Amino acid sequence: MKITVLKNILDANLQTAERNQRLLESHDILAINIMASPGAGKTSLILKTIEGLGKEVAIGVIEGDIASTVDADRISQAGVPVVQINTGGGCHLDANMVANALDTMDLKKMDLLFIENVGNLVCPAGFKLGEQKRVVLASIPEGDDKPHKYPSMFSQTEAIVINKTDLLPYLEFDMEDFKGTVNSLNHGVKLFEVSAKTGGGFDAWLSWLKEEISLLRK
Ligand SMILES: Nc1nc2c(ncn2[C@@H]2O[C@H](COP(=O)(O)OP(=O)(O)O)[C@@H](O)[C@H]2O)c(=O)[nH]1
Ligand SMILES: [Mg+2]
Ligand SMILES: [Zn+2]
Repeated sequence: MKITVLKNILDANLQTAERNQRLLESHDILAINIMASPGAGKTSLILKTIEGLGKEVAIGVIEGDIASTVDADRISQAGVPVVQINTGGGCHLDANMVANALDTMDLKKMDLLFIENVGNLVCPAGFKLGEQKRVVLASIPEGDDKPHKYPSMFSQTEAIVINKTDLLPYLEFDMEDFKGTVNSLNHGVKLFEVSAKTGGGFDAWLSWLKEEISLLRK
C-alpha cells in the first residue's frame, strides 16, 4: 500500500513538472536544476555565472532552502530577479513549489533560469521540477568518493560541475578516479572543472550554457 501512495505522489509531481517544462519552453527559457550537498558552492556558481553572463543573458533564479532568505539576498544584490522558496523542513524542491514560484516571475524577460535545489545529495534526484537540464555540483573538500555513495544523483544528470578546484593543492582528491566513477555511472556526462572563487574554468561552463540557450531557440 505504501508503495502505491508514493507512486501517486511521484506521478502527480511528474505531471506538474511537465506543465512547468511546457511553460518554460514556450518562453524559450533554459531552466537548470542545480543539485549538490550543502556548501558545495551552488549559490557561488550562480553568482559567478551572473558575473560572466549577466550582461548578455537575462537570468532569473529560484532559491530553495529549508529556511531563510540568505541565498536570495545574495542573488538579489547582484541585480537579478529571484524568488525564495522555503520548504519549511522539506529536504527537496518539488514541481508544485516551482510552479508557484514561476507564477510570480516575469518569464517574458528571461533566457536562463537557475533553480537552486535544497542542499542534499539524496531525494532531489527523485523529483523532476520542469527543468531542461540537471546539473550536479561536486566540490573538492567533499572528497572524490561521493559518486560511489550517491549514484542516482550522479547518474541522472546532464552535467557535473566540479567546484573549488582552487583547493586541489591542499586536499586529497583523485580527479581521475572521480571522473572514472562518474563516467561508469553516466557515460559521456559533461564535466566542468571550475572555481567559483577565482573564476577558473568558467569559460567552458559559460560556453555550454550559451550553446544550450541557442539550441533551445532552434
Ligand atoms: N575556496 C573556494 N571556496 C568556495 C568556492 N565556491 C564556494 N566557496 C565557498 O563555499 C561556501 C559555500 O558556498 P555556497 O555557494 O553558499 O554553497 P551552497 O550551499 O552550495 O549554495 C562559501 O563559504 C563559499 O565562499 C570555490 O570555488 N573555492
Ligand atoms: Mg546556496
Ligand atoms: Zn527530500
